[in-house]
Amino acid sequence: MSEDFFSDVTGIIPFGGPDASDPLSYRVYQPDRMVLGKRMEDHLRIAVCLWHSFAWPGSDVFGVGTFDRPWLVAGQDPMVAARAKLDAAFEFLTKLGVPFFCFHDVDVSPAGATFAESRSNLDTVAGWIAEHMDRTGKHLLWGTANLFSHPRYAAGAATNPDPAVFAYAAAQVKVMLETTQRLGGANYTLWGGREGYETLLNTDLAREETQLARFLTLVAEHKHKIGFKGLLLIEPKPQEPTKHQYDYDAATVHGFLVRHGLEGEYHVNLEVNHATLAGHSFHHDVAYAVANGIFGSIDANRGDPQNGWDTDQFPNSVDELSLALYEILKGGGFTTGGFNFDAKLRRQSMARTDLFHGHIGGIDTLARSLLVAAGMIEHRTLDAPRDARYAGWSGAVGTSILDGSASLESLEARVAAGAIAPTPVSGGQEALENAVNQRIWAIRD
Ligand code: XUL
Ligand code: CO
Repeated sequence: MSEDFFSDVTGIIPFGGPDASDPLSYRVYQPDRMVLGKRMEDHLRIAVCLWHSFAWPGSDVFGVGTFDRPWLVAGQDPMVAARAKLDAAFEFLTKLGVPFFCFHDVDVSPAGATFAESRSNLDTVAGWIAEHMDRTGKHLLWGTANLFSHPRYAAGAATNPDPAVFAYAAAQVKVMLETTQRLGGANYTLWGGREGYETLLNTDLAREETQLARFLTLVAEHKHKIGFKGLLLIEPKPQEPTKHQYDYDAATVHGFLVRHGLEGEYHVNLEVNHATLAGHSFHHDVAYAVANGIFGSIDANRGDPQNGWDTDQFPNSVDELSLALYEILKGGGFTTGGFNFDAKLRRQSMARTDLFHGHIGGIDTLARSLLVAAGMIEHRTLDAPRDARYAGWSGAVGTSILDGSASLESLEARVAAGAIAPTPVSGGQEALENAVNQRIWAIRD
């Protein structure tokens, strides 16, 4: 294997500590550091995504690719280029020192002239991936099928008005789910990129919901049939590419699962910039998913507060991610999920080494957020005031309401007799914000 795509980095990115002067070192991330009794690496379960980082040339709607990526240069034999791309990706994973990666079928495998030819290419490439995994000890966090780029999916995959497109998408997911299983993937993700509508003028909402439910039921059935052990994950996003996407946010996905008897079959893969596009804080979507038992995994990135689209920048806000990590830790941490960097470099960050800078910054941000979240748990920063706030529900009135023994009549009688007389209590928001900041500022190493 060639080892020279990232010659600026000679070994594994080292831990240099908070005052490190070498930008190619971690200031915070130490895989073996124990946090709340567990290694940092096992808490964070970090993954690199192959689409933005290895399959995208830095193009945008106004211009062609700008990135220095020899494996993407046009005119090469597609299978030779695919092999070089994997060599580069596994060299990068090894040097970055993280355990996982994620990919779509089309990120790694060239399309053939027919479905059978594409399937055979993927089969060959999966063999190469397996060899790299054996050699490097890296793992697949999740696989997914790209059901949004090809023109056949312009009007959706499962929600397409043409059942032939549904069938084609089903075939593609079957192959990719089996490929994910073959590679020991920890999860399988479905992002409904074009499962939505551009205009209601030509859209039958009820029919498309039924189609989507059928599709997800077939995928869950096949998972059980082949004995795939990982979680099936749905990735919510409110819009882009379509004007409106059905998997709008965690709460919408949850309602859909409950309506169609799919609760328990699917969890969510939450992406920071998707939650913010839906008008939520990322904290909100994570807290919702944990509270409703559908939390699965995370696509780590950040949006730009001045732009209204999915900028997918590398995360750099400890303030934002500490609260998300707090909810994750409170919920028991990841099981099979992890933090996948669904993040892309800016188009002017053309050098291959920029891939290291983006990931190092994102990983350190997560590591520091983990330390803050652990501090909040150890100090009961939010637990203690929250417990106090709801304490009344353990008392006589609260218990009688929750256990069903109180009725409107009995409550009215007690209120009218003056036995129940509520007094407003401060929510203490500013004090809590200060307490959270205290934990953020308390982390010094
Ligand atoms: C798109 C997005 C996808 C999914 C996988 O916004 O996040 O890359 O993560 O299909
Ligand atoms: Co994503």
